[in-house]
Amino acid sequence: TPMTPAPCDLGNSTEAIKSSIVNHVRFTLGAYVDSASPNDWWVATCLAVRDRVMDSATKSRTLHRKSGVRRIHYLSLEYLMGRLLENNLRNSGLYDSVKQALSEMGKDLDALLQSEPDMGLGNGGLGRLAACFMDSLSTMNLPAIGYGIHYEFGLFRQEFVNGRQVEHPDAWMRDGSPWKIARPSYRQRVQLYGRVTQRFDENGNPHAQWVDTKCLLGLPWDIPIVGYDSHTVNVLRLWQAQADEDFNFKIFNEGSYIEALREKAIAETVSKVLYPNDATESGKELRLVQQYFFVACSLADIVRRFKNGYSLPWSEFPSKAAIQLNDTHPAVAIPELMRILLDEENLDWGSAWKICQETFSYTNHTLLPEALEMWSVGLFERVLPRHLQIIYRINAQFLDGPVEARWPGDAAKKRVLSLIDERGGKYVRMAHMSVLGGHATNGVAALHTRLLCERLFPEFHELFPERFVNITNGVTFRRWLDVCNPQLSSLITETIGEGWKKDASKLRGLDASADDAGFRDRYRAIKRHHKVVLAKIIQDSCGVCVSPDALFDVQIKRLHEYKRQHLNLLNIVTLYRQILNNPKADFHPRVFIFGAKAAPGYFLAKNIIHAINSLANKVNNDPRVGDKLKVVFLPNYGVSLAEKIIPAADLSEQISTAGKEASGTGNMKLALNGALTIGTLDGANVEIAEEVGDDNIFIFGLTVEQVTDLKARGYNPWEYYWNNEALRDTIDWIGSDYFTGHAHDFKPLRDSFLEHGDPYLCLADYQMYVDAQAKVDAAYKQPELWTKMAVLNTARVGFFSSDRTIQDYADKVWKLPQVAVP
Ligand code: DL6
Repeated sequence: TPMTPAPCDLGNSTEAIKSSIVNHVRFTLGAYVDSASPNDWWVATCLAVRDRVMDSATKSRTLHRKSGVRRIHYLSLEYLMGRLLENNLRNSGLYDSVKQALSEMGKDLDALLQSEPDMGLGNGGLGRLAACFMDSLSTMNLPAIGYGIHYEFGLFRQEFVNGRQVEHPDAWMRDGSPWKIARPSYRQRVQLYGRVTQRFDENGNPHAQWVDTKCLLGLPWDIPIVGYDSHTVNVLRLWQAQADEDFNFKIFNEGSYIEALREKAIAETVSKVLYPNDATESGKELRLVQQYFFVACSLADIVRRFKNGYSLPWSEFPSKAAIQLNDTHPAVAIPELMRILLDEENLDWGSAWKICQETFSYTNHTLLPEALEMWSVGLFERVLPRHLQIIYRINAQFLDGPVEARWPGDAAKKRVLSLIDERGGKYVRMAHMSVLGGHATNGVAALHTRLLCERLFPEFHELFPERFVNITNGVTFRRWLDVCNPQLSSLITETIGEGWKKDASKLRGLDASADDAGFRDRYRAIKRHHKVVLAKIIQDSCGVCVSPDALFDVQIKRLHEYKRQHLNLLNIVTLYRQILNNPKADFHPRVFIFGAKAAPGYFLAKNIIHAINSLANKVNNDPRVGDKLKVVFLPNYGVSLAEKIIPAADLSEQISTAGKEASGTGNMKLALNGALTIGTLDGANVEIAEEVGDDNIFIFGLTVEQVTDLKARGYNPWEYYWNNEALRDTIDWIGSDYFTGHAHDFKPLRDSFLEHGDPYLCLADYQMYVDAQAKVDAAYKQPELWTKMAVLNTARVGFFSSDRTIQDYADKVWKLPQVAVP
């Protein structure tokens, strides 16, 4: 074999890092060191880091292949990654040497870190969860590949114009991205549309054949995922849609150059933009095409690896590949794997179905009926005719088999359980297919899983109780503590050692420090430091001056009625009235901080944003209020902004209507950073309360059962309106012209409370919420007590580490071994 020259010095010394960065400035970017732009330095630094992790990525892949272990393939339409450089530096242990190397060259690492655009390829909780999971999988040495779409435009950039949301495209990689690597040799070809005919195999057996299709190409881009203190580097593989060259070439040869390019542009729209709704998006053809495109590319990739890697019968496929469906968005993977096995690999139906069920598992993230994906049969048939045939057969076997056996002759049960909803038009129920086509279905918090079993899928649960598992969500403590709050991270490490970064249950060791006045002082000083930083951000982006000594009350999440930003608004308006009526009231100054994007077509959500901004404008400029109350809505909420807000928060608003929030993960990040929760018994709040203890959280509001009872009795918001003077005054004020000069501006909001039945029960919970807020005020006035409670929150939320969540998936669902990369 020819001699392989040694690679250049990829060591971690300052000198080696300096020379890597300078080499990239000169030879990759073609710039002079003296005149390179800040962006050049950022790119060169990222590439120097990437050079140091790529070898581990190759080693990890090779080891996983050679050892023949099962891998988890995580299929998600969204990954809300945020910035990568700082996370990669901290996880790989390169932070100090890179900072030093840059500083010796006169460059400031912190400035470079802030210049990185967010990789915002997700809407909210579901996409951020996928990003946390990728971090944990690498950290825990689990063999994994994340699959998704290489969107050219991520979630829109939000701006406020006269208090109203305006959306702009997010061209996050207009200048390329140093983290992604094209893998043209693994390009895939995807069919769409067309019709189904028959072919006969060599034994004369008939098989379906999908013909006259349109084709797309999928180009994979790999992003290395660096774990904390581990040599495993898994990849996130994102597919970019391209036109099929053959197809273009034909039109081109027919003399239609412009037409050929038009086709190319149409093909490329498939991965152009992320759909900006976090709950409802079904019905749109492009969305179905996006889903199928990335699923087909990913499955072809997985099948290629299986066929090239091992000479094993198909029955062994599940022993090598587990596939997790992140919600129903990738659920078309079930009929797609069936199609591959039946039509391309000539397996019989029973064997193919068994393989599918052993391979797939499904996570449900929502109980909201409007978020349960359904595709019209007509659309499905046009885009994926063969898949519809397969779905019909799965359905027939299910209804004639297990359903008929359990409920003989019961047509009503069949209607409820069918994969096809026929209550008005015909729709494919993707959630039913996901439960049926896999071996496990999980909810994302204990309460949510219970409601899945009792309310969403009771019949499925009765038929297959062993399939339903709870896996409570978690967040990565590296990004959400170590990276965003290095000061607290150091204090914790100094107090209990470094072990918590890989075993979050060790945070319990801090419990005792809650009673240590010296520790509390330092903890409080760190919180204040972050509040000063956030106050500057607020000043810069909202033009409002806030005091870091005020209570920072934070609600950051997507704007949705069920999350009830408008309940928060009712309380603020009530406080505003109280302050005007009683200027001497003993009320600790408070800053209400919002961050939220509304889906562009969600009219009421946008009205709520406008109302909060208009309220802010009045309150912040009212001399009668002074510093007692400030309201700010930070524009363009996303991962990077969250990293600034969360360490600075005192109070975490988790006030959804009970039964509506599947889990929440912001609640975990905020509690970890010492914000106390004011919340309903919903989602993971229930488990947070169990962990931190009732004395260290402010729980209020109707429970799930009380909500159900109230609705069953007939909820009438007018009763609350007429029986509560403060509430009535508050709503009347919102409905007046006081805030904008136009009484009709917030009519939609007012009507939602009263005329439209207040579907999320804000009025029913209003008084309990106001009372709980008064308790918050009283507690905050006792700084030692408050800090003690905050420390106990940090100490007791170790359960919500995504490492624990991933270990649960690995043990209960994927049966996945750890494989340490040397
Ligand atoms: O599981 C992650 C996250 C949960 O924490 C939130 O409670 C839930 O609302 C969110 N769901 C979505 C969109 N759902 N769908 N489909 O982001 O998932």
